[in-house]
This record gives sequence, C-alpha cells and structure tokens, in this order.
Amino acid sequence: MADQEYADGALDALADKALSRPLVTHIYTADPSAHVFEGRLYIYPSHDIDAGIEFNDDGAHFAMEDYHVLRMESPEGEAVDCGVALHVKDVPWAQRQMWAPDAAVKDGRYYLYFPAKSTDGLFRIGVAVGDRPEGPFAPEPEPIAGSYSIDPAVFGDDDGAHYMYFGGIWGGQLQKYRDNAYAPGNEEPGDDEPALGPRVARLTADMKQFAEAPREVLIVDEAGKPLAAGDHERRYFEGPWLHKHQGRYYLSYSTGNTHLLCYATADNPYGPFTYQGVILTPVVGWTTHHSIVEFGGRWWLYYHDSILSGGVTHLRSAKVAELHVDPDGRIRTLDPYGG
Ligand code: FUB
Repeated sequence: MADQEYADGALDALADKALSRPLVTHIYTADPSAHVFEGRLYIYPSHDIDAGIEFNDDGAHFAMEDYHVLRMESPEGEAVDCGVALHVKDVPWAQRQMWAPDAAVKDGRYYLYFPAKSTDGLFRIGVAVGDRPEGPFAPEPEPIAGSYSIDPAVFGDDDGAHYMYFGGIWGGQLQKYRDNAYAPGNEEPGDDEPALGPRVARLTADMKQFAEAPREVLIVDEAGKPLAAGDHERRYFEGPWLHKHQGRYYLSYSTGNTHLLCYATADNPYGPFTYQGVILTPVVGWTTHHSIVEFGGRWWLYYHDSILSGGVTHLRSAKVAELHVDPDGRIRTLDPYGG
C-alpha cells in the first residue's frame, strides 16, 4: 500500500479531468458510506490523518482516530462537516486504526458501525448509537460478539431485516480466518483455489449484535464457478457495499491490488453473487473504496482518491459522481479522470 510516483504535472492534469472535486478540503476523508436520512445525504467517511507512522503492509500508517459526518442537501451541492461523531478515546475496547465505517437507522435511532484494532492487535467491529444522523454516537462497551476484520457495510432490506457485510484481506486480516475462527498460520488460498469472500450476518432487532454466525459470501463467474484467489482483476479484496435495484441485490467491492471497483448480483442477500463488471477504474492512490446511493431518482457513486494530498495513499478525499445504470440494470464503467 505504498504511494505511487507521478511525473511533474501529471496529477494536475488528472485533477483537471477528474469527475469530482473533493467533498471537503479542510480535512482528509476516505471510504465514504452515503445514506439518505431525513431527506438529506449523510456521508460517513474515514478521517485520514498523517500520524507519522511508517508505511507497512499491515496498513499501520492508516492510523485514524475519529469520525466526522458530512451532510449534503444533494450530491451536486456543498458538503457540510458536522464535526466529530466518535473518537477512539471514547471506545473502551478500541486502541487504534478507526477504519472505514458505515451507518444505519432503525426506529428513529442511528447506528454507527466501525472497525478498530483492540489491544491484541486484531480488528473487531463496534457499534455506537445516537439520536441524530450526525451523532454524537455513544459506543457500546464491547465490540460485536463474533465480529472480526474490517469494512462493515450495513444493508436494510425491504422486509426490515438488516445485514452486515464485512471483511478485507491483507491489512484487514480476513485471510487469517476460516469458518469464523482465527489462526495466525492461515493465509490467502492458492491461486487456483476459490478466493476468500466477504462475510455477511443478519443483525439482531436491536441492531447491536449478529443474529447468526457470519457466512462467507461466494462470488462466481457467469458459468457459476467461484472466482479464484489468483483472479486479482475480479476477486474480492475489501470494501463491500450492498444495494438493491429492481429486486436484485448488488454487491460491489474493491479488488485491492488491482485497484478496481467491481460488482456482482444475486437474487437474495446471502448470494451466491455473479460477477458482472467494473464500476470504477483505478483512482490516484493505492486504495479504492465506495458506496452507492439513489437520490433524486438518480444513482450516485461516492468514492475517494489521493489527488489533493499529491498522491499520498493514506491521505485521501471523498468524492461523488453520477452512476449510469442501463434499463437492464447494468452499471456502466466510470473513469474517475474521464471528465
Ligand atoms: O481506510 C482504511 C482502509 O483503506 C479501509 O478500511 C479500506 O477499505 C481501504 O480503503
């Protein structure tokens, strides 16, 4: 997850052609999870900082400490920073690395879901509760029992059930788990073996626990064959997002080391999901992470890149661009610098 090298002027040229400006420029924001609450857009991003920690493959330089919530009247409007919604010092079990969060609403209460490392160096996922979309959020004293890895994304289905999708390989530690059990010797499967999938679990009615053991989500090709671990252009890496359109479930995600946002579809929230294609080609910066939301009868992709920081991979800026969805439900590929 190192910084990329750019020739003089190359970033300025990309900035000129970028589909979007940063939503805000007074802080760095990444991994934007967008939702429509109370008729407005609320965006739950990571808050990137430079903590002076050396780059390493575990992502220790992504040393975030708190969350800010952004609000927009529309995707084409200005973003307002609603301030700090939760700080790591207020979470009893969490020690460091407040990575990509998400939020959900139920019965007028708002739930912020977030991963962080606890003192044993393992990621877990916590929940904090508030009365307003922008927080503040009061954390539960313990992480969600049975949670692990990173990148929670919570999807509320039409029948009122909520599901959490989560997991990321490499720095996100997902490769260390099989059947929800951790073993330090576990690694990614061999190139010809099925790739690791994100996990999904239905949430309890109070939104604070898993109602069932997490299941692994299978992503298959058009012939129904599981994507292989060596298929780096298509296999799951991190950053799951679930949305529903015309009765189909869309799972979108990052391919990590090939820097693509892809999607796959299913007829139920557990899958298997069939790979469909690329949503976004690579951005400036190593990571790519997004959310998809419908607003005003149009579809929007919230994503990030590292242009504002001059290409520093852990100093990113959340952005938004319109997604084009064909009548048959296919999502057209966007080039972030194709404007
Ligand atoms: O922001 C830290 C990590 O970088 C996220 O959890 C990943 O999805 C990647 O965007």
